Amino acid sequence: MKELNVGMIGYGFMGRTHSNAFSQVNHFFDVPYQPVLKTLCARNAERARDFAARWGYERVETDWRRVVESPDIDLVDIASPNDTHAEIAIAAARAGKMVMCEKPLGRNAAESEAMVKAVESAGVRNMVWYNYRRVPAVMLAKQLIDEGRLGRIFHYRAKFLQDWTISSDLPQGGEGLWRLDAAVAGSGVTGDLLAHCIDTAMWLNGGIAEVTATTETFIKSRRHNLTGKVEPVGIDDASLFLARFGNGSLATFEATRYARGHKALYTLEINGENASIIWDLHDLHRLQYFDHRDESRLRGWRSIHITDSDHPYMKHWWVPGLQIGYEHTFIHQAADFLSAAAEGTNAAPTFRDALRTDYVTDAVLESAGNRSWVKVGPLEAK
Ligand code: SOE
Repeated sequence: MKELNVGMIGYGFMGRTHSNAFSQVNHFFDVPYQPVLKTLCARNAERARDFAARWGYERVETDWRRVVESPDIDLVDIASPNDTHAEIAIAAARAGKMVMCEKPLGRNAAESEAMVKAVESAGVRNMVWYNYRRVPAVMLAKQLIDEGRLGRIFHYRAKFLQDWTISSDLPQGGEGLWRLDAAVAGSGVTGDLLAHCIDTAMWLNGGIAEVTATTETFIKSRRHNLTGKVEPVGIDDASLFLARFGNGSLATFEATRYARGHKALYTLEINGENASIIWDLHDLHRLQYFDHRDESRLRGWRSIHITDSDHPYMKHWWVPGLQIGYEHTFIHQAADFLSAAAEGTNAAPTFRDALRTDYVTDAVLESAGNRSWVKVGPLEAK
């Protein structure tokens, strides 16, 4: 098995999910590469050393340029805040490294376009960590749709609800809270949460043609951790939009960090002419399926427990009946990336796929600003 030296940029929540994926992947999947946790790079040297020791990284850097320039690094994985993605990804691609990037790809489609250009002109393997595609139940939904079981799709409904920013005492900016700082994050829940819903939606149901949206910033100013001053809040706290897909189906999307009681409730529902599907992140190992073609006396919603070996990814895990969780989605993504890379191809979602999501999030923010329907940038089937 060929070793693949990983340079990880970032040690936050996502640095942990990605490091865990690379550490675990060979224990459960037969992939042609053995990822080696070579370098951990983050700004705070002491914390970077602690993180590296805990996860088994061989070296620590505080300047990402040294990782990108290291001849022995094969793959640069970007798990740092959104404002760093473009510069690091472009430099890594130019240095001939494989590049993986946490979502969203850029802070807006213009940044993402430059990133796509860089990886495509360098011809390097690339992928964006939209991990929810790799929940086995969501992958099963994809299989059922692709098999035509739902028939013509009429409706797509997605929500991503959280409640962690309701307090007006919560500051913005700095480590842990950069998601509240528009300059760093690019946007609020549109880029952070709706981006997940949009990525899954276009993968399952094709491109989104046009949107009309409304957003709100409930808390207008917060103390900034870096300046110590109370500053205006530039992010959207809640974002809702209606959409028309290229296939003619209609959709509603909602994301908020102000839904008291909901911590990370990502739900989706798809209604087709023959059948419907519901999935819920808080019950992620189940898929609800209703098929109108069932015998009418027995017709009803099936709650499928996705733990059998013929369910997507599940033969790699435990025995039937025993479920897996959130962290496994990242391990699946690492496995798919490494298998594809060994064959000289990309596993989805590529940077180009993620750019299509950024065209939609840009259109959502534009529509919320001018209160009109906005046509989405280049519409290509995913
Ligand atoms: C925000 O709280 C967040 O951590 C997102 O940034 C992730 O992408 C999402 O999966 C969970 O929520």
